Amino acid sequence: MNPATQKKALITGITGQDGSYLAEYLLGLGYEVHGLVRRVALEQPAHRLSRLRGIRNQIQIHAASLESYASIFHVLSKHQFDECYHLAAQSFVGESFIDGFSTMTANISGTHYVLAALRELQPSAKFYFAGSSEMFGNVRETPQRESTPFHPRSPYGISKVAGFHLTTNYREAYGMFCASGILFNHESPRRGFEFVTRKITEGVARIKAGMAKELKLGNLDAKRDWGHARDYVRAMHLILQQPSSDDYVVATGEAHSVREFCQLAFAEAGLDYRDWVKADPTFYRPAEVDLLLGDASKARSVLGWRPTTDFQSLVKEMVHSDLELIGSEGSKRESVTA
Ligand code: G4F
Repeated sequence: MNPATQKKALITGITGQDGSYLAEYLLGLGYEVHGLVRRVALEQPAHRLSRLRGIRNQIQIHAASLESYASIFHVLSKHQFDECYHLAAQSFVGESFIDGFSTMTANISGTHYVLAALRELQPSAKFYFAGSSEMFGNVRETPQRESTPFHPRSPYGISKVAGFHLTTNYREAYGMFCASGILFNHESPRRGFEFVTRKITEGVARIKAGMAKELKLGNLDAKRDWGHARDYVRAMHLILQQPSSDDYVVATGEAHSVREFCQLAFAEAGLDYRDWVKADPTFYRPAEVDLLLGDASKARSVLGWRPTTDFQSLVKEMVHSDLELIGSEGSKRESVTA
């Protein structure tokens, strides 16, 4: 790759599900990929950088924290980037009800710090904000599209609405290329154990291996539009390749309930979910988002983006990955109670 023409990308949240898929995707396109990682993660690389295992030697990692403007400013003062994908966040909705203050600080101030440092040091870099379908919350219409009003139902959702508006404001006020993807739920075998899909697939694997006798879940009737994270990082990249910055809903256009996810996941391992899943009010949220279903027509027509993995294949991939993992790891890890 010619260093003069090679594009450079910075990914905040590179150690997460989306960050790791995006890094792999950009490397495949010939990018020089850099990531911001909290110092605490660098001290526990085997655990915290595990998703980057296969590409660790091909990416450049910089220590920085979303809580520190100075640390972000420092990295941006040393390296010039063509594109900045801001994925880092406290992304677990349930946790945001427990500690709304931390969620707000990380997600709102963190986004503001990245935008402000970019404006100061490299205003021509293209900025991607990880918006969320949680911004629609108590939905005003179904399916949800770019024009659907926001009505967030959690501190997490509120923080994402603020980040979305900050991104738009930097676009309008300073003429920077600042775009948001409004991504609906996207999952994979790399999903964190606190999210319901991974909690279910790991639960299936533990039950199958005789390591657990039940799986406790909250609201089985909530419906989500679940896609594969690998597909969604392609959309992030496409959003920054457009001639001007804009916002896009990224979704499959199909909604399924948590119950349906359970049904398929347990069946994949030859089990009936009704024998194993127990309702536990601990996992109910103070304010629930009952249904999210996205209309990605704009992403389809403008970006040429389409998902390639359907719901059934996603569930299957996640279950088989966890069956394999639990089989090889045995009882090393404690059961997760997210
Ligand atoms: O998997 P979840 O925790 O994801 P949620 O809240 O939809 O948020 C995810 O998607 C958003 C995009 O829309 C992202 F912005 C966000 O960062 C995150 O990635 O919960 C999904 C549904 C909820 O309705 C929840 O109440 O599953 C329900 N649920 C039922 N039992 C449970 C459980 N969720 C979790 N985490 N754990 C349970 O035991």
